Amino acid sequence: MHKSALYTAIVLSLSITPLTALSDTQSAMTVDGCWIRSMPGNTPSAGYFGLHNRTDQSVDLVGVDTTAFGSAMLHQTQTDNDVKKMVMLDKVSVPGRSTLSFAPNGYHVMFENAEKPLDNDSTVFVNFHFSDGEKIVARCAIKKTGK
Ligand SMILES: [Cu+2]
Repeated sequence: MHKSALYTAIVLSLSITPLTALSDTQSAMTVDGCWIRSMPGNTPSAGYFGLHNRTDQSVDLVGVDTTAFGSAMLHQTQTDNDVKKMVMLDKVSVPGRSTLSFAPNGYHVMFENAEKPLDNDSTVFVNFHFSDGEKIVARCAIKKTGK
């Protein structure tokens, strides 16, 4: 590949990154595809995303916060004798060189007490805190479904 073409390819990939993760692209962790289910009134809303760990060591997601919601907790939906329940977690580990999906019926972030009603198709900024001290700011879309 010609040098300038390679340079263009790098610039293009960098310019796409800020849509999902605003942090340094060389960071250990990346957050992508973040969306939060839009709910009527002040009903708690679940947030979903993918976490990718570029390092060889396991890194934990230890907390999430945003000015858009009064609280944000790490949850996992578990099924116990056909009964679905949500369990609160202190942290979620992402093994080295792997991707972990937060998705419906599994890991999610429970957002509660919206500061103001959130319009469908709007976005909010969410801070993700990791055990290696890293903080990633991701833009999360408010949507009715993940599609
Ligand atoms: Cu939950």
